Amino acid sequence: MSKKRVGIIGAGPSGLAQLRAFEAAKKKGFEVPEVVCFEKQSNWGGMWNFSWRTGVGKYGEPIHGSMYKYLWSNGPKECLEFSDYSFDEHFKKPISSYPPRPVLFDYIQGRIKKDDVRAYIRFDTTVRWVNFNEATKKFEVVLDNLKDDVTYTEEFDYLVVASGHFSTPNMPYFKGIEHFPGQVLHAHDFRGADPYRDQDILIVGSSYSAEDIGVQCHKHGAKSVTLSYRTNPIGVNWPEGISEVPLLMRFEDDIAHFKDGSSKRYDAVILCTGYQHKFPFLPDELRMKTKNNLYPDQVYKGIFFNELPKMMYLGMQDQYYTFNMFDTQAWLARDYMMGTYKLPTKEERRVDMDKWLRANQKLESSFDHVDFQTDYIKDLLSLSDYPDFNVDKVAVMFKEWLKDKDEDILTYRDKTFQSVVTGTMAETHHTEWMDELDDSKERYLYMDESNDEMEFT
Ligand code: FAD
Ligand code: NA7
Repeated sequence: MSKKRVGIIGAGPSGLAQLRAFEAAKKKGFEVPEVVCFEKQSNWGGMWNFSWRTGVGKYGEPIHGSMYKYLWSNGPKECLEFSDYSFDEHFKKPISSYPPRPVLFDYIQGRIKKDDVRAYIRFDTTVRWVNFNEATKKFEVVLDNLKDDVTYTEEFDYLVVASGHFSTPNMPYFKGIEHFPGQVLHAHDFRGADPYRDQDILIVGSSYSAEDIGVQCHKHGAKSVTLSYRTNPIGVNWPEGISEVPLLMRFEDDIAHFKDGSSKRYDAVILCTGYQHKFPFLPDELRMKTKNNLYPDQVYKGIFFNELPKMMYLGMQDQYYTFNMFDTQAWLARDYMMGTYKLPTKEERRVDMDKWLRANQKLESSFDHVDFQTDYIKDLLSLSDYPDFNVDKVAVMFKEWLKDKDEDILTYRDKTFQSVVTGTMAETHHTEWMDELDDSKERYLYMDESNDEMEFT
């Protein structure tokens, strides 16, 4: 009998988790299906693979990346550590709790390079369309080889959608914005704060992107940063130079008017108004339709598309947990595809999903959100052999992180946490975050502590 075929869409952290999960089974002596991963970019890493480009890439595909320069982890690394590949194993020494993007990218790659999985990934290949053939019970996947400009179709028994959901901007309209004389962009196209030095910046939104881009612009020399919220303010202790106001109502040239009657002139507007779950390669009957939230409907255990569980989604939730959550999902998806995890009936799955959806609706505070996703991870951990880790302790760290941000948004990244995988206490970084303008891996890792000179090895 020919081997079952698994198609994975995307080689970001979620898709790579799926590849790793199969490799882990293979190493334990199990026979695994034939796995092919499709990645439209030329390299793996998803969001962590920084691109200077905006708009479209060299083959005319929409740019996936929303990542920007000077991005430092927005949560403690101890909350996302792979439990089968620790930071100690990768870096061979303790590092700080909030590394910059290149360092986290290095860590993600370290684990995957240990396995010989690059050969399973077809880079520069966009998944253009998917059809489920009811007669053959197979997915027919239409693929574009971007480099050679060739379109072809392949069949798969299972399909894993790991294409991310922080890539297609949600772009609301504000009256008069078409006459604003300065730059207007969405966070998706923000590539770093350098252009905004000495400028008055308006940021719309009150979630992670608004907070982080606002603070980065402040750190890198913006004259002032105003954050405008629709529902709730971020509400931390803002330093001088950053302020929060209610919703933007309209523009009059370069003057923005807000709901509380206040107004101010700006040089640039950055819309940090979130993203759409967008799957242009999926037909209606296979497509998840959701807003960004902790428990999207339609997927059992947050993974299996209830109408057709051979179709799986990874990483589609709003995220406190990231890399370790993708792993727990990928391990369970793998076990289902290898036949060692049996799904309950469609009706039983619906009952379970409804239970989680009801719980999700009752959440009020950020702490509730952390607890909810913690319970979700625990549930997944109980169903697969992904190496157990102390999720309750991770939840405590998330809560400390939230408190730290409340207390001082400019210094929370100087705090340190203890690994639940190795017990190692993080190092204090050699330079306070507010003074550290260089986010390169070289500077981060190889600073000689005895003097201020860089030590390149
Ligand atoms: P992605 O990383 O988005 O990867 C999806 C992959 O699918 C991409 O490589 C894409 O090219 C590919 N793809 C998409 N469509 C197709 C197609 N049709 N055909 C082929 N390939 C396709 N998380 C943290 O833990 N800490 C942080 O500090 C943090 N900061 C963030 C900052 C920003 C600006 C953003 C946007 C996100 C941040 N995140 C952070 C969350 C981040 O999304 C996750 O860490 C992680 O990258 C999600 O992994 P993923 O594989 O699910 O999706
Ligand atoms: P989020 O977390 O989905 O937040 C979106 C924000 O945008 C949120 O504050 C929304 O306010 C706001 N929003 C959405 N539509 C509007 C309109 N029309 N007007 C004003 N404000 C609006 O997205 P982020 O980009 O912050 O974070 C996504 C990921 O990127 C995350 O993982 C980070 O690590 C990086 P609301 O509260 O709904 O009123």
